[in-house]
Amino acid sequence: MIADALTPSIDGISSLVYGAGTLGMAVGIVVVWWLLRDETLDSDAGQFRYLLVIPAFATLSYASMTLGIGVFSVNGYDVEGMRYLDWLVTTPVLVGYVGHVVDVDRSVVYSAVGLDALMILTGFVATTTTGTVRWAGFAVSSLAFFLMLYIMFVQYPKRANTTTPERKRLFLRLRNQVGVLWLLYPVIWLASPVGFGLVSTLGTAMLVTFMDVAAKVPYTWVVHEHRGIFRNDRVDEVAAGSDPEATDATDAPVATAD
Ligand code: RET
Repeated sequence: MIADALTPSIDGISSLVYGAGTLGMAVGIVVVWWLLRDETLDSDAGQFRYLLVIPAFATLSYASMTLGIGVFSVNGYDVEGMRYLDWLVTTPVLVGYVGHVVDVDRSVVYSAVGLDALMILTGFVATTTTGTVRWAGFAVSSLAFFLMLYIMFVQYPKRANTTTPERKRLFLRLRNQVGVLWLLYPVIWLASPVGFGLVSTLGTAMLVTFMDVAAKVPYTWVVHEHRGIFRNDRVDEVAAGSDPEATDATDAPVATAD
């Protein structure tokens, strides 16, 4: 049968796509590894260990998808279980780290992280069910997503405790990247076979792989570009807002993270 003859080759192509994704994610490991190995940087201030989770977990998950591990069939669709596990583990770190950069109050960061996890879990429910439950899952997931964005765009700046211009710059780069890129995920979901079927399974695999690499690797790179704010000899934490003289000249003006 033609379909049978084609199936292995489509699987082969999606394995190639996921293989490319694995390599892309591995670049992120190298970037964070540089940060961890740089002795001029204060790893505690930078919390690079948490940052490493992002590309490391994604590399494992993409390697699994390349090998066809974790894929299961529900209601006639192939669902990549490892993708949702990866999102559940790594997206809270992406969201939490944005808050860490300007030292946002813990309770606010936890609300954003909780909404993010809710978004992924209910998104998984939407993907693996049918009818009303599917669309209820999609609606709850989207609501959690927009509430999370509200917290990141409105509450994070208000509840930031370390708002030197350099930290503010890194914060804005990371947060805006999340705000713009992530909006495409629900759109891709709606276009995929699980939604309205405008894009094939292979097309969806390609789009999501591209998005995942774009959401993770440049994020680590942006932190690397701004690594100077985590230098050992910096005293940003103490200086912010209270004693501008304690920082060097470039830090002197006190700013908010709005
Ligand atoms: C789903 C479908 C249900 C509605 C919404 C979704 C949003 C998913 C998002 C995922 C972000 C993933 C990232 C991965 C990085 O590797 C679950 C697709 C709102 C925003 C950034």
